[in-house]
Amino acid sequence: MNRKLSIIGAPMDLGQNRRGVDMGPSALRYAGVIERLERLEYDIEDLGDVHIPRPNRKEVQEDHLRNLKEVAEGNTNLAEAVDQVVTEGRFPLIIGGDHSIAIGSLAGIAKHYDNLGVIWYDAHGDLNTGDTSPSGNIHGMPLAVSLGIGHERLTGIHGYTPKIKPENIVIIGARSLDEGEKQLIKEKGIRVYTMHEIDRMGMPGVIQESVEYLKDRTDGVHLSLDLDGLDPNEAPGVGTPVMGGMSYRESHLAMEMFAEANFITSAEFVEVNPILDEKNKTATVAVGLMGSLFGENLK
Ligand code: 6HN
Ligand code: MN
Ligand code: MN
Ligand code: MN
Repeated sequence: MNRKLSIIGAPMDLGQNRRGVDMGPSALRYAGVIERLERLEYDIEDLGDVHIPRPNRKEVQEDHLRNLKEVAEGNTNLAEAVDQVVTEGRFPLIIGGDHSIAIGSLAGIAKHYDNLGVIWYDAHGDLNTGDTSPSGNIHGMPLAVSLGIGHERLTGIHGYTPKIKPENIVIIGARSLDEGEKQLIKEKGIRVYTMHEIDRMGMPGVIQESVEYLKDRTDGVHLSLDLDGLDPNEAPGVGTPVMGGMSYRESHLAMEMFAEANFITSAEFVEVNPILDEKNKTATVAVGLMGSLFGENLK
Protein backbone atom coordinates (compact mmCIF):
# COMPACT_ATOMS: atom_id res chain seq x y z
CA MET A 1 0.00 0.00 0.00
CA ASN A 2 1.13 3.51 -0.84
CA ARG A 3 2.19 5.04 2.50
CA LYS A 4 1.51 8.62 1.36
CA LEU A 5 -2.11 9.54 1.75
CA SER A 6 -4.00 12.71 0.80
CA ILE A 7 -7.49 13.34 2.10
CA ILE A 8 -9.80 15.43 -0.06
CA GLY A 9 -13.25 16.48 1.14
CA ALA A 10 -16.08 16.85 -1.37
CA PRO A 11 -19.03 18.47 0.46
CA MET A 12 -21.51 17.74 -2.32
CA ASP A 13 -25.24 17.44 -1.69
CA LEU A 14 -26.59 18.46 -5.10
CA GLY A 15 -26.58 14.95 -6.56
CA GLN A 16 -29.73 14.13 -4.58
CA ASN A 17 -32.47 15.96 -2.73
CA ARG A 18 -31.87 15.51 0.98
CA ARG A 19 -29.84 18.16 2.77
CA GLY A 20 -27.03 17.30 5.15
CA VAL A 21 -24.77 14.99 3.17
CA ASP A 22 -22.58 18.04 2.40
CA MET A 23 -21.59 17.83 6.07
CA GLY A 24 -20.25 14.31 5.54
CA PRO A 25 -16.60 15.40 5.31
CA SER A 26 -16.89 17.27 8.63
CA ALA A 27 -18.56 14.30 10.29
CA LEU A 28 -15.80 11.97 9.09
CA ARG A 29 -13.06 14.31 10.28
CA TYR A 30 -14.89 14.67 13.61
CA ALA A 31 -15.04 10.88 13.86
CA GLY A 32 -11.25 10.91 13.79
CA VAL A 33 -10.22 9.82 10.32
CA ILE A 34 -6.83 11.60 10.45
CA GLU A 35 -5.90 10.31 13.92
CA ARG A 36 -7.01 6.78 13.01
CA LEU A 37 -4.81 6.60 9.93
CA GLU A 38 -1.90 8.46 11.48
CA ARG A 39 -1.70 5.67 14.06
CA LEU A 40 -1.00 3.32 11.16
CA GLU A 41 2.05 5.39 10.32
CA TYR A 42 0.90 6.91 7.08
CA ASP A 43 2.34 10.16 5.84
CA ILE A 44 -1.03 11.87 5.75
CA GLU A 45 -2.11 15.31 4.56
CA ASP A 46 -5.60 16.80 4.66
CA LEU A 47 -6.15 19.03 1.65
CA GLY A 48 -9.45 20.34 3.01
CA ASP A 49 -12.60 20.54 0.90
CA VAL A 50 -12.92 21.31 -2.80
CA HIS A 51 -15.33 24.07 -3.75
CA ILE A 52 -18.89 22.95 -4.49
CA PRO A 53 -21.14 25.70 -5.93
CA ARG A 54 -24.54 26.51 -4.48
CA PRO A 55 -27.57 25.61 -6.62
CA ASN A 56 -29.32 28.19 -8.70
CA ARG A 57 -32.93 27.59 -7.74
CA LYS A 58 -34.30 29.69 -10.58
CA GLU A 59 -32.73 27.68 -13.35
CA VAL A 60 -34.87 25.00 -14.98
CA GLN A 61 -33.71 21.42 -14.60
CA GLU A 62 -32.01 20.21 -17.75
CA ASP A 63 -32.86 16.79 -19.23
CA HIS A 64 -34.18 15.31 -15.95
CA LEU A 65 -30.82 15.98 -14.27
CA ARG A 66 -31.09 17.81 -10.96
CA ASN A 67 -28.48 20.59 -10.50
CA LEU A 68 -26.59 19.47 -13.59
CA LYS A 69 -24.46 22.58 -13.92
CA GLU A 70 -23.42 22.72 -10.27
CA VAL A 71 -22.74 18.99 -10.00
CA ALA A 72 -20.57 19.21 -13.13
CA GLU A 73 -18.69 22.22 -11.80
CA GLY A 74 -18.05 20.68 -8.37
CA ASN A 75 -16.84 17.47 -9.99
CA THR A 76 -14.54 19.39 -12.30
CA ASN A 77 -12.91 20.94 -9.23
CA LEU A 78 -12.65 17.54 -7.57
CA ALA A 79 -11.13 15.91 -10.67
CA GLU A 80 -8.37 18.53 -10.71
CA ALA A 81 -7.55 18.08 -7.03
CA VAL A 82 -7.52 14.29 -7.30
CA ASP A 83 -5.44 14.33 -10.49
CA GLN A 84 -2.86 16.46 -8.69
CA VAL A 85 -2.62 14.02 -5.78
CA VAL A 86 -2.14 11.01 -8.08
CA THR A 87 0.44 12.95 -10.11
CA GLU A 88 2.38 13.48 -6.88
CA GLY A 89 2.42 9.72 -6.29
CA ARG A 90 0.07 9.89 -3.33
CA PHE A 91 -3.03 7.80 -2.54
CA PRO A 92 -6.21 9.90 -2.85
CA LEU A 93 -8.78 9.24 -0.12
CA ILE A 94 -11.89 11.23 -1.04
CA ILE A 95 -14.58 11.81 1.56
CA GLY A 96 -18.12 12.81 0.54
CA GLY A 97 -20.54 14.09 -0.06
CA ASP A 98 -23.15 12.25 -2.13
CA HIS A 99 -22.10 9.59 -4.62
CA SER A 100 -22.13 11.95 -7.61
CA ILE A 101 -18.58 12.84 -6.53
CA ALA A 102 -17.37 9.53 -7.95
CA ILE A 103 -17.64 11.27 -11.33
CA GLY A 104 -14.88 13.70 -10.35
CA SER A 105 -12.82 11.14 -8.44
CA LEU A 106 -12.71 8.72 -11.36
CA ALA A 107 -12.06 11.55 -13.83
CA GLY A 108 -8.97 12.58 -11.87
CA ILE A 109 -7.71 9.04 -11.25
CA ALA A 110 -8.46 7.02 -14.39
CA LYS A 111 -6.25 8.98 -16.78
CA HIS A 112 -3.25 7.66 -14.83
CA TYR A 113 -4.15 4.04 -15.63
CA ASP A 114 -4.75 1.95 -18.75
CA ASN A 115 -7.16 -0.35 -16.97
CA LEU A 116 -8.46 1.11 -13.76
CA GLY A 117 -10.54 -1.38 -11.80
CA VAL A 118 -13.49 -0.21 -9.73
CA ILE A 119 -15.12 -1.85 -6.74
CA TRP A 120 -18.56 -0.35 -6.25
CA TYR A 121 -19.67 -1.23 -2.71
CA ASP A 122 -23.29 -0.08 -2.69
CA ALA A 123 -26.94 -1.04 -2.32
CA HIS A 124 -27.41 0.58 -5.74
CA GLY A 125 -25.84 0.26 -9.18
CA ASP A 126 -25.61 4.02 -9.83
CA LEU A 127 -25.93 3.15 -13.51
CA ASN A 128 -28.81 5.43 -14.43
CA THR A 129 -28.97 8.16 -17.04
CA GLY A 130 -31.37 11.08 -17.24
CA ASP A 131 -33.59 8.82 -19.33
CA THR A 132 -33.68 5.79 -17.03
CA SER A 133 -33.52 7.57 -13.65
CA PRO A 134 -36.65 7.44 -11.50
CA SER A 135 -35.50 10.51 -9.55
CA GLY A 136 -33.34 12.74 -11.74
CA ASN A 137 -30.71 12.55 -8.99
CA ILE A 138 -27.17 12.46 -10.36
CA HIS A 139 -25.88 10.41 -7.40
CA GLY A 140 -27.70 7.49 -9.06
CA MET A 141 -25.65 7.94 -12.26
CA PRO A 142 -21.88 8.16 -11.60
CA LEU A 143 -20.98 4.64 -12.73
CA ALA A 144 -22.84 5.09 -16.03
CA VAL A 145 -21.25 8.52 -16.50
CA SER A 146 -17.78 7.04 -15.94
CA LEU A 147 -18.52 4.44 -18.62
CA GLY A 148 -19.24 7.33 -20.98
CA ILE A 149 -23.01 6.95 -20.81
CA GLY A 150 -25.09 10.02 -20.03
CA HIS A 151 -25.09 13.77 -20.48
CA GLU A 152 -21.88 15.02 -22.09
CA ARG A 153 -21.61 17.80 -19.52
CA LEU A 154 -20.88 14.92 -17.09
CA THR A 155 -19.18 12.30 -19.25
CA GLY A 156 -16.72 14.87 -20.63
CA ILE A 157 -15.47 16.11 -17.26
CA HIS A 158 -11.68 16.51 -17.16
CA GLY A 159 -11.49 16.34 -20.95
CA TYR A 160 -11.83 12.65 -21.82
CA THR A 161 -14.35 9.81 -21.94
CA PRO A 162 -14.89 7.00 -21.04
CA LYS A 163 -12.98 6.82 -17.76
CA ILE A 164 -13.43 3.11 -17.16
CA LYS A 165 -14.35 -0.13 -18.95
CA PRO A 166 -17.34 -2.31 -18.02
CA GLU A 167 -15.20 -5.44 -17.66
CA ASN A 168 -13.09 -3.75 -14.96
CA ILE A 169 -16.04 -3.11 -12.63
CA VAL A 170 -17.29 -5.20 -9.72
CA ILE A 171 -20.46 -4.15 -7.90
CA ILE A 172 -20.88 -5.59 -4.40
CA GLY A 173 -23.99 -5.45 -2.23
CA ALA A 174 -26.59 -4.46 -4.82
CA ARG A 175 -30.20 -4.90 -3.77
CA SER A 176 -32.00 -1.99 -5.43
CA LEU A 177 -31.46 -1.86 -9.17
CA ASP A 178 -33.73 0.04 -11.55
CA GLU A 179 -34.91 -1.53 -14.81
CA GLY A 180 -32.58 0.53 -16.99
CA GLU A 181 -29.66 -0.36 -14.74
CA LYS A 182 -30.38 -4.09 -14.99
CA GLN A 183 -30.48 -3.75 -18.75
CA LEU A 184 -27.14 -1.93 -18.84
CA ILE A 185 -25.55 -4.54 -16.57
CA LYS A 186 -26.66 -7.29 -18.94
CA GLU A 187 -25.71 -5.41 -22.08
CA LYS A 188 -22.22 -4.51 -20.80
CA GLY A 189 -21.52 -7.73 -18.91
CA ILE A 190 -20.79 -5.92 -15.65
CA ARG A 191 -19.94 -8.23 -12.75
CA VAL A 192 -22.42 -7.85 -9.89
CA TYR A 193 -22.57 -9.60 -6.53
CA THR A 194 -26.04 -8.89 -5.21
CA MET A 195 -27.07 -9.64 -1.62
CA HIS A 196 -28.28 -12.98 -2.97
CA GLU A 197 -24.74 -13.97 -4.01
CA ILE A 198 -23.32 -12.64 -0.75
CA ASP A 199 -25.77 -14.79 1.21
CA ARG A 200 -25.01 -17.86 -0.89
CA MET A 201 -21.24 -17.57 -1.28
CA GLY A 202 -20.49 -15.72 1.93
CA MET A 203 -18.51 -12.51 2.01
CA PRO A 204 -15.10 -14.27 1.93
CA GLY A 205 -16.01 -16.04 -1.30
CA VAL A 206 -17.31 -12.87 -2.91
CA ILE A 207 -14.24 -10.82 -2.03
CA GLN A 208 -11.79 -13.55 -2.99
CA GLU A 209 -13.46 -13.92 -6.39
CA SER A 210 -13.57 -10.15 -6.89
CA VAL A 211 -9.88 -9.78 -6.08
CA GLU A 212 -8.93 -12.63 -8.41
CA TYR A 213 -11.12 -11.21 -11.17
CA LEU A 214 -9.65 -7.71 -10.96
CA LYS A 215 -6.06 -8.55 -10.12
CA ASP A 216 -4.79 -9.65 -13.53
CA ARG A 217 -6.93 -7.40 -15.70
CA THR A 218 -6.30 -4.05 -13.97
CA ASP A 219 -3.31 -1.84 -13.17
CA GLY A 220 -4.98 -0.08 -10.24
CA VAL A 221 -8.24 -0.42 -8.31
CA HIS A 222 -10.48 2.34 -7.00
CA LEU A 223 -12.79 1.47 -4.10
CA SER A 224 -16.00 3.48 -4.16
CA LEU A 225 -17.78 2.74 -0.90
CA ASP A 226 -21.32 4.01 -0.43
CA LEU A 227 -22.30 3.69 3.26
CA ASP A 228 -25.79 2.60 2.17
CA GLY A 229 -24.18 -0.66 1.07
CA LEU A 230 -24.27 -1.53 4.75
CA ASP A 231 -27.50 -2.43 6.48
CA PRO A 232 -29.34 0.71 7.66
CA ASN A 233 -29.45 -0.70 11.21
CA GLU A 234 -25.69 -0.37 11.31
CA ALA A 235 -25.29 2.67 9.07
CA PRO A 236 -28.48 4.73 9.47
CA GLY A 237 -27.05 8.09 8.38
CA VAL A 238 -27.65 7.75 4.64
CA GLY A 239 -30.13 9.39 2.26
CA THR A 240 -31.31 6.28 0.40
CA PRO A 241 -31.32 3.37 2.88
CA VAL A 242 -32.28 -0.11 1.68
CA MET A 243 -33.04 -2.93 4.12
CA GLY A 244 -31.13 -6.20 4.07
CA GLY A 245 -27.63 -4.88 3.55
CA MET A 246 -24.13 -6.02 4.33
CA SER A 247 -23.32 -6.20 8.00
CA TYR A 248 -20.73 -4.25 9.92
CA ARG A 249 -18.61 -7.38 10.35
CA GLU A 250 -18.96 -8.47 6.72
CA SER A 251 -17.86 -5.02 5.66
CA HIS A 252 -14.82 -5.09 7.93
CA LEU A 253 -13.91 -8.50 6.55
CA ALA A 254 -14.16 -7.12 3.02
CA MET A 255 -11.85 -4.22 3.90
CA GLU A 256 -9.40 -6.56 5.65
CA MET A 257 -9.28 -8.82 2.60
CA PHE A 258 -8.69 -5.82 0.33
CA ALA A 259 -5.84 -4.78 2.65
CA GLU A 260 -4.35 -8.27 2.45
CA ALA A 261 -4.62 -8.29 -1.33
CA ASN A 262 -2.76 -4.97 -1.30
CA PHE A 263 -4.28 -3.77 -4.57
CA ILE A 264 -6.44 -0.75 -3.79
CA THR A 265 -4.83 2.41 -5.22
CA SER A 266 -7.51 5.01 -4.40
CA ALA A 267 -10.72 5.15 -2.40
CA GLU A 268 -13.77 7.21 -1.57
CA PHE A 269 -16.32 6.96 1.21
CA VAL A 270 -19.63 8.60 0.36
CA GLU A 271 -23.22 9.31 1.41
CA VAL A 272 -22.57 9.91 5.13
CA ASN A 273 -25.36 12.28 6.18
CA PRO A 274 -24.91 13.45 9.80
CA ILE A 275 -28.41 15.00 9.91
CA LEU A 276 -29.99 11.59 9.32
CA ASP A 277 -27.45 9.82 11.53
CA GLU A 278 -27.63 8.69 15.17
CA LYS A 279 -24.82 10.35 17.16
CA ASN A 280 -22.37 10.23 14.24
CA LYS A 281 -22.64 6.43 14.15
CA THR A 282 -22.35 6.14 10.37
CA ALA A 283 -19.28 8.38 10.20
CA THR A 284 -17.73 6.33 12.99
CA VAL A 285 -18.47 3.11 11.10
CA ALA A 286 -16.92 4.63 7.96
CA VAL A 287 -13.74 5.61 9.79
CA GLY A 288 -13.51 2.10 11.26
CA LEU A 289 -13.77 0.63 7.78
CA MET A 290 -10.99 2.94 6.62
CA GLY A 291 -8.88 1.62 9.47
CA SER A 292 -9.36 -1.92 8.19
CA LEU A 293 -8.83 -0.92 4.56
CA PHE A 294 -5.54 0.73 5.44
CA GLY A 295 -4.25 -2.31 7.27
CA GLU A 296 -5.15 -1.87 10.94
CA ASN A 297 -5.31 -5.61 11.55
CA LEU A 298 -2.21 -6.40 9.49
CA LYS A 299 -0.03 -4.68 12.06
N1 6HN B 1 -26.75 6.35 -4.28
N2 6HN B 1 -31.51 4.19 -8.14
C1 6HN B 1 -32.03 5.33 -7.42
C2 6HN B 1 -31.96 6.58 -8.29
O1 6HN B 1 -32.58 7.57 -7.93
O2 6HN B 1 -31.32 6.53 -9.34
C3 6HN B 1 -31.26 5.55 -6.11
C4 6HN B 1 -29.85 5.98 -6.32
C5 6HN B 1 -29.03 6.03 -5.05
C6 6HN B 1 -27.68 6.52 -5.35
O3 6HN B 1 -27.13 5.86 -3.21
O4 6HN B 1 -25.54 6.70 -4.43
MN1 MN C 1 -5.81 18.01 -15.11
MN1 MN D 1 -24.13 4.98 -4.51
MN1 MN E 1 -26.34 3.68 -2.70
